[in-house]
Amino acid sequence: MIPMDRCYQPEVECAPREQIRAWQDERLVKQVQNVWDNVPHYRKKMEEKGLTPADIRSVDDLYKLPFVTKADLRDTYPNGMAARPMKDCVRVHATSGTTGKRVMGFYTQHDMDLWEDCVARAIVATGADSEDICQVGYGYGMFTGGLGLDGGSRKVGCLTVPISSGNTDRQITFMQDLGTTLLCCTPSYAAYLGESMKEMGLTPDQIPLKRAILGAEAWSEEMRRDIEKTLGIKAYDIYGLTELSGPGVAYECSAQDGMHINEDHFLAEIIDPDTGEVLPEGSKGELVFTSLTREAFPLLRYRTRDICQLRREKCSCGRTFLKMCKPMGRSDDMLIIRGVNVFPSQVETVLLNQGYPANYQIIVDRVKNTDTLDIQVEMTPEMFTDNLGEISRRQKELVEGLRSMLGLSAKVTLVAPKSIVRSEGKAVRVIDKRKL
Ligand code: DLL
Repeated sequence: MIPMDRCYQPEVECAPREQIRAWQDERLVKQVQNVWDNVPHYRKKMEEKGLTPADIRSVDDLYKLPFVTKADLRDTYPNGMAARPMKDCVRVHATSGTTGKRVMGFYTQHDMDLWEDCVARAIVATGADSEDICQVGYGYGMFTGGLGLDGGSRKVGCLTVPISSGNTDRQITFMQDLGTTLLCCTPSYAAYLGESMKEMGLTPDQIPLKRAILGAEAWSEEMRRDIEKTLGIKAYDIYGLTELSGPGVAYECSAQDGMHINEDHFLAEIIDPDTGEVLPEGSKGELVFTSLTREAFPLLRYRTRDICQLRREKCSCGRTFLKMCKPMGRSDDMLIIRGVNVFPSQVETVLLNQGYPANYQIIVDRVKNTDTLDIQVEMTPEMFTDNLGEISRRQKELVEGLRSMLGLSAKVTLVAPKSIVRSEGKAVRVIDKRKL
């Protein structure tokens, strides 16, 4: 098939399925041996299941292997799951650890190279090339977003602007002065940049931007439409996690309909988060990844906690890689409120459908043994009014919308534009005050 999209590595991204499967079989066998030889913690887990590397002969045997969870990473913190000595590594990244569960990932030069290739694939899939000027507004440092996109951008040959996150005025000035065409940052920050530009009186045609690569947090289709409209661009999703190198595990193509998983490097499964049972393709469940090619930090069957669905279908872009949908939330982000499962993404969908910006905060508390759900929602400047009747009508409308989406009653408070604190990185959407 002649690819419709330009690809960074077309021979891999559009490879026949049998070829992809052959790479996976071969790489899995090699990776299991690597882990057996070099990661005592995982070897012990295999031994406990009565397994040796000889039991894993192809992807069909994957299900036999034990899972790796955040608990394994915690127990072996910082580098007990590393399969190479630190002297052979050239880079370490880490999660922020704000929830007290910091995770570190290590890279050899070979790992860096493959990671940057994955990100380069994501950049080229948006239609960008070496003529593009790529402004990386993800945080640089221990977070994988900044340096990950930076590495991919340089591989593609873009002029890379390593501006990092924050300082909105400076972001806009650089964008205008350099003629930035590709923006990489979190979706919530892209929305904020759009809002700030509007306030400065800038219209989309006065900004050179053409496209954005947004990820690192959940964002809805409604939010995509908003960002595309305010910035006058096409916005593409990118997925990844620190444990598996960072951004670039999966990426969106011109179809903007699900993310292609870089299957030559990452093997995906969907499991039932409660039982660990592998679910049939197309089912909704927890996403599990096996890293096939990483040398220094090769996780086998890593439970991401992201709730997702996989789709195997012919894509109009010509790529043959399996697709994952937008993660629908994390199993550990899921709030249980009065016994009902609530994902922040459901709340967001209701707000955006009713014309509100994605600036909100969900505050959960427990009063007299009953959970309370309080949602603060920002009004747009156009909605802003001191007419209390109008505010009350709008609040009621939102309460109704939320009740039909969640099956739960919530208290909604409309607040003035810009009163909810903006984040330069991942947005803080939930404050759970319950002591559970
Ligand atoms: O967020 C890596 C990254 C950087 C991805 C830049 C994309 C762009 P962590 O900080 O380890 O790594 O967080 C990983 O973020 O398990 C998901 O829950 C969430 N996440 C990442 N990308 C997406 C996305 C980076 N596109 C965790 N949509 C993951 C929804 C995402 N959630």
